[in-house]
Amino acid sequence: MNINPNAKTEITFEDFKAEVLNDYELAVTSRECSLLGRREVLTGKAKFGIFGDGKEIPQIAWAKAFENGDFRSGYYRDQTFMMAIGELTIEQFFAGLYANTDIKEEPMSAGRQMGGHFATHSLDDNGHWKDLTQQKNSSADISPTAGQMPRLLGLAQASKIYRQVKGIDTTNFSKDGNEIAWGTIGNASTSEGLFFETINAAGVLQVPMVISIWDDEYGISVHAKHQTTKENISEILKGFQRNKNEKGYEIFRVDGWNYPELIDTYQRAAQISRKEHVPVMIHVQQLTQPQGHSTSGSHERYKDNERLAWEEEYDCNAQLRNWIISNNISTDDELIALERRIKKSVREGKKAAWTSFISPILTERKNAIHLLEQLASSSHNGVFIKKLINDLVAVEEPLRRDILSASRKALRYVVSEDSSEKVALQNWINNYLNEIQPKYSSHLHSASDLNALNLSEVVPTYDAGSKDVDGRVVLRENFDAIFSKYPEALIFGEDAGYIGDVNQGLEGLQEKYGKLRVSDTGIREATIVGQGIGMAMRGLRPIAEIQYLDYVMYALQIMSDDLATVQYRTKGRQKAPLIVRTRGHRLEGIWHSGSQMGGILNLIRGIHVLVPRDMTKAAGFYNTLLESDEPALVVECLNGYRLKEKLPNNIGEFKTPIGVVETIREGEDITLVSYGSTLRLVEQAAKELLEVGIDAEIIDVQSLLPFDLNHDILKSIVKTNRVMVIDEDIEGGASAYILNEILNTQNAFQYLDSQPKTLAAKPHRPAYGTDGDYFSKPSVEDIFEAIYGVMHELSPMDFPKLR
Ligand SMILES: Cc1ncc(C[n+]2csc(CCOP(=O)(O)OP(=O)(O)O)c2C)c(N)n1
Ligand SMILES: [Mg+2]
Repeated sequence: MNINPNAKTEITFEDFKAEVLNDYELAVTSRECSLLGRREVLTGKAKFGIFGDGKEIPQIAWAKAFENGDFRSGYYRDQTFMMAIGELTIEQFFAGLYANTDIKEEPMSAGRQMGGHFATHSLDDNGHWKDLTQQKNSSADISPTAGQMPRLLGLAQASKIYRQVKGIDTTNFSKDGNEIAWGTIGNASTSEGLFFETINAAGVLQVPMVISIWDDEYGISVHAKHQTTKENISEILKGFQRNKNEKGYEIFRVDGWNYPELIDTYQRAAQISRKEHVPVMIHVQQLTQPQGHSTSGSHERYKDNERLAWEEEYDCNAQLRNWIISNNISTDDELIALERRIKKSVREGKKAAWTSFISPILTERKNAIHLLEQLASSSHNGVFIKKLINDLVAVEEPLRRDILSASRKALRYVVSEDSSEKVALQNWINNYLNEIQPKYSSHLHSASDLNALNLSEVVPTYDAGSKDVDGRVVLRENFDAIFSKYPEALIFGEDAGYIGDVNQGLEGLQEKYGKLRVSDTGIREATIVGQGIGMAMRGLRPIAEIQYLDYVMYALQIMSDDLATVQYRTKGRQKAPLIVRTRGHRLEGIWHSGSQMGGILNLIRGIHVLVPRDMTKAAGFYNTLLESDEPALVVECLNGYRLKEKLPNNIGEFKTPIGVVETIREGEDITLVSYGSTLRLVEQAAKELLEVGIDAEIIDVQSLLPFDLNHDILKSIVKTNRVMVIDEDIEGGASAYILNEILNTQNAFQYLDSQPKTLAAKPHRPAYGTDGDYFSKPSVEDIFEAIYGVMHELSPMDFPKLR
């Protein structure tokens, strides 16, 4: 047994003892936090608790191998690790439990995530990169099990890019690609597809990723026999083990209570991964859950006495304690004294965290009560207001909800009274809401100066000699300009490398920029996006290509849960400015022509959703996005790559603005709102409508999220007094979203003389072939007749019934 915890340097026995005792102190401190944390939930001070008890010792071993610049992508059991790297104090642990909204007190998420979801700050207060090579980094956790895996792949791949691609400014991000991305996952969560997809991809890519599997045999109440073939994840993944001839993984197995072996294992894992850029898997077995899964239940319900007794004996902290005594590092009495001290300091830390959580709220309550009392004494309904005050005062641990609820209700009692006290309360409520609401709602998007909406349009320019080219050539020329302008930009996806994407928008670029910057990937959409998220979090500018819009579905969960929430869940302390490029809409058949835009729009708030009508617009969006620090999904028109467009002469420079619509045809009678491939049909219908005397105005939305920030659609409706939204999603999908924006955000209803309408596709998936398209999606005739129908309703004499 190697009992030297720090294999890299020679240390004295005294130093060694001190380090071991330090580790024990940390393990017990973390445990004490878990125990007290559970009590705080059960007594009602906190809502929910999920803790790292039973996983302390492997995390301490791991922390010893974790260096500045490294990244973690883990899950809710890792509190001990976070404490060990100096990124989580006792006070901060409890601040998380109480949901303190002050980022200084609760640096993980400013109270937005439940406790146990960890993050470090990659960005300063202005949203600009800090020097990530000088700190220990943790990407922000998410709750969906295995959701941390796709991002882990990208965090690891960034090291490979920084080591091998020349010309990138690595100052804040990497020292020769020596950083490891460390993942953690529970044994049961390895059943998820995302786990297997990531494991395979990391083996293919050969990236410095070390994944620890914390194996406690359970996933909540469900035993390993229902989770994992042979009940053993490292056993079934043996085929990934590298050998002399084939690249793969280095796989370790270690017992989670064996302190010296854990330290040794983590040192060896780090050595291999950091130097050789080889992925490593550490299966940490025989772990326990002393308090069961979470505060929502008790494990006595599903573990038998034998298992419970075993868990007590093999509790990793208890095992370390025994080991310390049997190796004469300390005595039982000394450890008892240490444990007492720890209990006290955790209690004190908890108290301090509670005080800092509750103090501002108590002050806010005091202010509200003062105003309410004044209102009560000046109002005819004073008795009722008094009751509200008494109830509010009686709340022992008030929340902001209690304060606002009482204050807002009080206004109802004085609705027909006029008094300065009423005005004072009204003002206070309005100011309070203005001040407090951002604590819960800010940073859905970047709040930095690099927010995409700060960038203005640069129009494409042409001269007499500008050539007509296929749309895909405009894109290719623009990507070429992007890769030469931004050494940190890279693109990857299925068929994106060697052949230059299925529509040749990247033709020849792999040859020019190398296999790491323009690359083919396996068929694995979720981890293509995850790769992008991880790399973007480390300062690169990835463009993740999903071959068709229909297959975004495979990546939608990770876009929704991870990418869309990065800024929000860290209150602007992390970012992932990833561009997801895809192509979609009208082609042929159920899975090559879908337009599930409504689903996408509803699921990825926090990501810009852009639907350029041609490749020049698309190229302009890429140029805008690369100057910003925000994530976006760009949907190119699948049937537009061979259509002719003029090649601008300011390629790489022109920018399509985000959140700005474009009027592509002016008219007087009705406003037609559409986007993407459907626009060409709408334009055709408008031409034909003119022949019967209907003059339609056409607006290209271009940017679904954000939507028409200047309210230009409203301006058009003020003129035409009629509106129809046309797209190829299903009814109730994106067209309903657009109509909601027009009616509820832009308040256009007051200018409408006809019923606002939507025209969308049939509710089934689009059938194959030209007729399949005609009978599934709005055709030119459908559009013509729908608009004609609106005019018929208005003036049946001028527009007699068609059929
Ligand atoms: C996708 C998803 N499904 C279900 C859950 C609910 N859930 C939370 S933790 C958990 C069990 C995870 O077990 P394991 O991976 O072994 O980790 P452990 O808690 O045992 O450390 C489940 C089912 C979730 N968070 N995400
Ligand atoms: Mg488990």
